[in-house]
Amino acid sequence: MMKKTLTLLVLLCISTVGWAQTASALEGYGEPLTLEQFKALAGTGKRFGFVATSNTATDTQPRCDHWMRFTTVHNGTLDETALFYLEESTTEGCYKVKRASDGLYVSTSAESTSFESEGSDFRLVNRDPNDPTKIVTGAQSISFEDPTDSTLHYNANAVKYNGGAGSWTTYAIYGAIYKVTLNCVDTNSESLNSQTYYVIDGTTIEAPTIAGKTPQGASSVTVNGADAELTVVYAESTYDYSLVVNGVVPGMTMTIKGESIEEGSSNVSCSSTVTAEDVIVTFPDEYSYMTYFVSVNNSTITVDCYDSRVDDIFVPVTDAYNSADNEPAPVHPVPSQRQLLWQETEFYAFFHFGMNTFTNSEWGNGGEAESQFAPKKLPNPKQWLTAVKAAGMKGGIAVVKHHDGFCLWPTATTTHSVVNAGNENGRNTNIPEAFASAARELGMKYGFYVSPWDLNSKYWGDGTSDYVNKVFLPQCLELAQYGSDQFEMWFDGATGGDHAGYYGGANKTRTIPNAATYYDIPNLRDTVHAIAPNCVMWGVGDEARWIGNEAGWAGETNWSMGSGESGNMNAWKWKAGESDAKATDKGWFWHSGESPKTANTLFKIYLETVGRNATLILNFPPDQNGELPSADVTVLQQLGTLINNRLTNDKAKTAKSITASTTRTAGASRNYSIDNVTDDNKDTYWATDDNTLSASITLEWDEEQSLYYVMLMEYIKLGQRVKSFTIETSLDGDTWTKRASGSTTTIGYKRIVPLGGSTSSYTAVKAKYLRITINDARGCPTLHTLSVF
Ligand code: FUL
Repeated sequence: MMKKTLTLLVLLCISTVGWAQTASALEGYGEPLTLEQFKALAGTGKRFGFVATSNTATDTQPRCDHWMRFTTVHNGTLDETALFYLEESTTEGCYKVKRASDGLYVSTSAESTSFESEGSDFRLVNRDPNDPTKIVTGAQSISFEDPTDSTLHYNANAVKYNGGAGSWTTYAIYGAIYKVTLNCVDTNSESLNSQTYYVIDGTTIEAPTIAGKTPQGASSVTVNGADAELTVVYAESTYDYSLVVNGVVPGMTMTIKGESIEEGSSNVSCSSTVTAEDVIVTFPDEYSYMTYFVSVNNSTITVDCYDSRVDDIFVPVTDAYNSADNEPAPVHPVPSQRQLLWQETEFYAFFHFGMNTFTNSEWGNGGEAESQFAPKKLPNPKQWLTAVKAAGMKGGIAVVKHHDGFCLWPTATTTHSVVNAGNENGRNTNIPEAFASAARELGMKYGFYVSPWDLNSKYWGDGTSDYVNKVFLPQCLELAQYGSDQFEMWFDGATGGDHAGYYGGANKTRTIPNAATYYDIPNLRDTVHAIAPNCVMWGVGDEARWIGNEAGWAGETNWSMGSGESGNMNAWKWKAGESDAKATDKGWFWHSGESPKTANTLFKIYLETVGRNATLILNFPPDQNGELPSADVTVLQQLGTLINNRLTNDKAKTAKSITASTTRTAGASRNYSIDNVTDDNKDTYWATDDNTLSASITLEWDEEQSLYYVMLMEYIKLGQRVKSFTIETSLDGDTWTKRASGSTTTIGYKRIVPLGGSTSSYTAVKAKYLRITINDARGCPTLHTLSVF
């Protein structure tokens, strides 16, 4: 059956259900807020904003394919419609804006602000409207015009940009709740900016004239709610500091070269050279989550404070600044914490069970009588999960509603559910509840497959938003409430436009124009995340991608960005691949007379998915007893034994030596030693210095070894980097033989390379030495694990 991959059109249609849920459940860490919440937070030091990334030197637009959002002020006070979402734009850059509070407003482009490039970096530039050749210095602002009222302008102010690594640039635009700007002006310098016009909240202000003093222009303009102010520095015969502190974190202190700086102080003595290290900011304990960074640029010292708990939508801009630990800058895009946790699940099961199990079909049409669902025993998810655990799986996803719309839990959204099943076992079935509780008991991860396409619902594809508001979003919410610890929700892309459905008795073919818009995906995603924060929304949810086939293989080249079997190194978004494959020979659902594939075949699938930077979701269909058939249970045990025998005895740990041709300079409390790749600690890693994109690692054993596989894992928290590598073996340390067809491409989260060159055979290579050479990478390579089996 064709799977349709859905593209995400980022569009916001706040549904009552989703919005209320989102707004009330969150505190503002990258999630929408109500105006009241915003006002409350405005005094506490939270940061608001969005991050946009760009990956080519000529692309001066912020990223459009993220659901970006920021909070804004209007004329110095919080506007009643202060919540905005930047939506994807096709023709006018990214400056389309929607007003969350009252639906859908789309603005024109930003007024006097644009993204401009400087070498390979970009920044948000605010130009003097009276003289566009002049850039307004100090804090920058971005303005949006309300199309319904041209007198309204909205500003989100302050921008920092950094170089990132490789060709990527990260922008962070802040609401600037806390911003400290300190200008140190050398009034004797001829090179000072002589501009005297500033813009505050859309109004041009001329610097005041003071007799005998010349405005020097190295000033700060800070638009920040009620704190909007202008500071101009005048000529003096000494260096001057003038300090503007807005909305300072209560109790925060700042020193420069040991000298304490008071809020609002001026004429602070200073020496001619101040570096970022000279500026120390401290926060009281209750604000220990606040982080700051200092940048010194000519005569301006800028201290930005932000809430370090923000780590998802907001990428901390400090990432690419010098760290005491000398950590490499991330190569964007990078996975969110939620995506990282999901990737670590690696290998998990799919359980297709439902109406089709009893009708011998793969796709029902939605008109099946509920009474046909009549399991011979009470379905037993604990038996399913116990069986797959034996194969080394870390979790499972249960289908709780397939395209036929029959719900395997007592839902309030439709009568087409277990509530009206044909027998007692059916009526007592509640798969999400039993599955979640079994998973917790077994220490496994769990999630649900809920089909967006619903052939039973009279609302589906009826040209209104009723299906989403009355059925789909509420169903997802009901499911989310079966456990906040879900790791994945599976949204299939099939919409079967060519497939006649029941649709409440309409019995016809229906289609929808755009799945992401129709299902209100951004809102759905936020709604589910509010309840289940680590739940990755697969497929149409846009946080993990379909690998492009249902045959159980990923490309040998497999980037965690882009689409399909190989991904795309240059794609903007982190969307790692998941491979969904059938372990049995008939279908996704159970059919009489079916058999499982052999353990060897499943092991090959494992190598070609988990071993190629994808996750593997392997389907085992429960039968009409609500159990996995015994043949499946047996093969799962055999598979577990194979994986255990072949991939657990790590010979990298028994090597006489492991050496790297080059290693990154250690930082204050972190080193990048090659020993980190064998220490079983996923948080330590080997890396090279910046700009060193190739390196080799050599292992030597006392005795000749029989080697089968090399396993490599990049430290993907900092992005997927390696573009190509070579594996060689040697018996004497002089003559080397290339293995695995000579050259290999990506690594990513995990790569398992069979030294014999084939995933189908278990062939040993004799060696006393093994050398892995990274030939090229998108930034300095990082590896946290190297194993040899
Ligand atoms: C497909 C569906 O149409 C199949 O029925 C199955 O659920 C599979 C995993 O995804 O797109």
